[in-house]
Formats: sequence, structure tokens, C-alpha cells
Amino acid sequence: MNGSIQPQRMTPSEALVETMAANGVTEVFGIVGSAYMDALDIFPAAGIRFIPVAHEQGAAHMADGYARASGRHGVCIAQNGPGITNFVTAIAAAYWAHSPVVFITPETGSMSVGLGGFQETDQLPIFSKITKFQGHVNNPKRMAEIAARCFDRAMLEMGPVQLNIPRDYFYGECHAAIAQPMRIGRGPGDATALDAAAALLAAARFPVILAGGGVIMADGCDAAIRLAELLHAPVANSYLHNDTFPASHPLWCGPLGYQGSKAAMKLIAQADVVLALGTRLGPFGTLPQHGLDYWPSGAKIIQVDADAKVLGLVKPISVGIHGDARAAAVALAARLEGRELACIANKAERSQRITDEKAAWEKELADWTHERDPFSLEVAKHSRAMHPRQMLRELEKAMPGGAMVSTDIGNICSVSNSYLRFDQPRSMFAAMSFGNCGYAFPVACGAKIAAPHRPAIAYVGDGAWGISLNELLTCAREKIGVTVVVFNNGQWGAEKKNHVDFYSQRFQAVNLDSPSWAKVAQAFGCEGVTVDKLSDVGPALQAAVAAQADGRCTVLEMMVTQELGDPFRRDALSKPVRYLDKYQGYT
Ligand SMILES: Cc1ncc(C[n+]2csc(CCOP(=O)(O)OP(=O)(O)O)c2C)c(N)n1
Ligand SMILES: [Mg+2]
Repeated sequence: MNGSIQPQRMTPSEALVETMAANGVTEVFGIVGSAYMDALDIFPAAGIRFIPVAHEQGAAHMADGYARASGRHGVCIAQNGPGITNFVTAIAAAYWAHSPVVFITPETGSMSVGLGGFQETDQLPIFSKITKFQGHVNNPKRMAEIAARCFDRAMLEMGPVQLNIPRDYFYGECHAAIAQPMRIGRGPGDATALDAAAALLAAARFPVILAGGGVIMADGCDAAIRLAELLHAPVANSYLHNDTFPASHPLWCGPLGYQGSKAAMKLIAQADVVLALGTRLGPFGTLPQHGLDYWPSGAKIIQVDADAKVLGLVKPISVGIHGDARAAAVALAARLEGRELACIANKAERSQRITDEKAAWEKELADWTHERDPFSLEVAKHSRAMHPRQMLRELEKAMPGGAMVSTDIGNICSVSNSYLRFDQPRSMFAAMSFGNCGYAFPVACGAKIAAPHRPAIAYVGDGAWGISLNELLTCAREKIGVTVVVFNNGQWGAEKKNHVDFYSQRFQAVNLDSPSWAKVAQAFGCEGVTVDKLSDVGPALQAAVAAQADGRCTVLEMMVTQELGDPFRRDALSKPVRYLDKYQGYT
């Protein structure tokens, strides 16, 4: 650790690029710019591929997808000013996805700061709330030191880190040593807390494990499985982390949260002890669903997280463990092994309950071919398009092994949560709690570049597609073989659902008139296929995935009805109240 090579004379550009290479960086996403051209020039010699994108938001999302798929840093860079402000949305998304993204932000030259020259904006405050650390190179001689700190902090704190560099500081010379990456182990947490947690688990009659994203970040799926098997405890995935526990495992019961698994909800509702492993228990992820207010308020909650600040933040807890999810699971298993466990007495009965709840949910899903509210029945009545749920089922059935799926924000993407099951970690990359439309496609591109041999599939609504489709350019130019499934329901459906439920169907700005997305894809130099029959869904997906091997990107445009599943924010909307006369018709 910290085995630096001897200091030697180099330019700051060389110090930056050497630090990237020391951190194993092999790909950087961005749009070319004069601000950092001196460093870019030597990327190839350092073994770094620069991947030019269509929009800097795409670059930062790709860095996020790259980091989430690989567990390594995702890196992006852009021109000072507008190139950097284009990063903002994607960095906020990476922040809530806990992605170790290092985004390099050249800024206006140090001799003209404050003069309003060209492409100047104060680049640190903009990102101050969506970064784990901001390194500012205040002297070019410190480039190697500060760059290394940025890479270390992104891993230490699991989140985006900014490296801000006045553009004139790429030039000159310094006497620098290149630090080797410093990786600090977190360990299992406080021994007393682990003892207390083990005592609660040993006495539990119905323990349930909630496996969060921290399990993946800690490479802890094996440890979670071992602990679950020891307790014979059902395991729920935290919201949008369907890949934290293998879906083929008998103890898996699916995700909590919006459009999640009723089996998981009904089982956790019975828990007397919940082990929340590697999850911040975000407020959106445990909201009532399907009419079930399932969070077991009377249960003892053990929460394990690598970030001490989230322990007990959202839900009251009995025991908080500040530690690595994997190491904590191993330490808990060691404390429980060979010990008398109360829950073993009713193991058979709990086993039966798990099997029954899972079977009931499977049956319900199988029968739930379409939405049944009056609006949905009406719009689907005369449509020849596919029901979204049936289409999602066909995708699920045809999903290739080892697939990575990114999902966007929208009604159909949300419903897909019930139909996405994985046996391997680092497989699901949802837009998480920042919830920005336009997330899924560039994230899938980044994931594909990180894991070229795994199928990469993005689920995107037709509205969100309009935000992100420019990266088809990148796919065609750079031969990035991803598959995009665009759900064409001709509407910003998730928002339309609010008009239906709360605004007496006064539709405004929710209907979408779009060109053929298949033809648009072809015009970009990608493959484009329109699918309007259920029997074509699986074969189309398989053909598109096969084309990935040749670096070909395919857009599968799924023609679906306008029916709409449950809304996102029932919790946050109210029926309209109007006091002024002129608005009386708007209730
Ligand atoms: C960047 C951004 N803009 C707006 C929103 C608000 N929003 C949430 S869902 C949604 C509709 C998504 O429509 P579409 O992508 O067509 O998917 P559908 O709901 O129709 O399945 C919108 C506009 C958002 N989440 N992110
Ligand atoms: Mg739509």
C-alpha cells in the first residue's frame, strides 16, 4: 500500500495520466476539449482508451454504469464550463447509486478566474452536495498528490469524486511520485454491536434478511447466502437491487418497494428480527405497495452499513453496525454457527410459508396479464398493441444468462421490477433514488464496456428515450453492442397516471407524437426493430443480444398499450384544491 515510485520530473499532465494508470484506468468517457488536450494526447501511450460520447451527461452516466458493472472507478472528463455543467444530472444519479465515479473537471485558467472570460463558472459549488470529495489542484505541483487522493476517496466513500483542475495547470513541470492506490478495508464493525446483533438473531423466531446494494459493493453475496442458510431466513432485495441475492435460491423472495414482490412484503411483515444488510433503508424503498403496509414496525432491526451516518437515519433500529456488509455477515455467521437458534425450531413451518408466499405471488403475476383500473381497461380495449406486463414477461423468459439490465424511470420500467430476476451480482442498474429519466441507456453502454462479454440491455420508456437517444451515435461510432428496449406507449405514462388519479384526466403535455424509433435507430447506423406481437418479443431480444457480439446496438421498439400500473408518488400527491373563482373547474 502506498508504495510510491521515486519522485521524478514530469509535467502535471503526465502526473495525472500516470495516476490514472496506477489506478487501473483503461477507459475514460467524455467529449474532446482544448482544456485538457495536453493530457488527452498521452492517453493512448498510457493504455487509456478515450470514448467520445454525444453529450457529457452520457459520459458521466457511462462512467457510472462502468463502475457499477465492474466495481472499479468510472472516469469521465470534459471541457471547462458547459462540458462540466452537462455532468451535473448524471453525477447526482451516481451519488445516489454510490458509484465510485471520478469526474475530472478542467476549469477556467487560474490567471483569469473571476474575469468572465470564456467558459467560466465556479465549478466546485455546483457539485458540492453530490460528491463525496472534491479535489482542487491549487498548484500544478500537487497534481499527482491530489489526483491520487480523488481516486482513493471515490473507493473509500463509495461515490462520485471531483478532480478540479485550472486548465493552465496541465502545463509546466513538477517533481512527483505516483502513489499506488490506497484501499482501506472496513472490517465487520464493532464487536459489541455484532454480539448484540447475533444475540437478537439467535433468539429470533422469524428472522428476515434485507439484502441491499452494500452486499454487492462488498462482494458479499456468498456471505449473505451463508448467513441466510444458517438461519434459514427468507431474503428480500432492497428496492431496485434485485441482484443482491440469487433469484434461483429457495430463500430468495424478491424486491421490496415500488412494484416489488408481494411475497417479500408479506414475509418481512411477519419478521420479529430484520437484518438490513448493506442498505441505508431509503425512505422511498420501503413505502407501502400493493396496498400492503409491510414494514415490521414492531420488529427489532439490525442495520449494517459502510456509512455510519445512515444507521438509524430513516428507520428506528435496535442495533447499528458500522461495517462492510460482507465482513459483518461473515462475523455474524461465525457468532451463530454451532449456537442454538430459536428459529430452527420452526424451520419447517417457515419454509412452508416462504414456498407458499412465493407460489402465490408467482400465480398472481402469471394471472396479472394487464392492468384492471377503469382508465387502463378503456385505453386497452380497442388497442392491438401488447399489454406491457405480458411483454415484460416475454422479455423475462427470453433473458440471456448473465445479463445486465439497466432500467429507466417510467411506469413500464417500474412495473418491470416484478419481472427482473438475477442470479449474479452487478446485474441490475436502475436509476435508483435520484430517479432521472434518461439514465438507463448510457448506463448500459458503460456497463457493456466494463463487461464486454455480458449481455447489456436497457429498458427505457419512449419519453425517457427522447432524453437519451443521442448516445446511439456513440454506440454506432464506437461499436458498443447494447440492446435498448424502448417501450412505446405514446406517452409520458408515469406522469399521465397522476392526471388519471388526481387531476380528473386533464391531460397536459403527456401525449407523445414520435417517429418510428426503429427507423430512427437505423438512421443512426444501429439496428432497429418494431415488435408488436408477444410471440416476437423473445426471438427479437435473442437476436439483438446475439448482435452485441459484433458490436451492434439494436433498438427494439415495443408497441404497447397505454394502460398504466400503480403510480410512483401516491405518497406525495394530493387532490387539487382551488380557492380562486377562475380555477373552480380544476378540481
Ligand atoms: C429528467 C427527468 N425529467 C422528468 C421526470 C419526471 N418523470 C418521471 S416519470 C416520467 C414519464 C416517463 O415516461 P416514459 O419514459 O415514456 O415511460 P412510461 O411512464 O410511459 O412507461 C417523467 C416525465 C424525471 N423523472 N426525470
Ligand atoms: Mg412512455
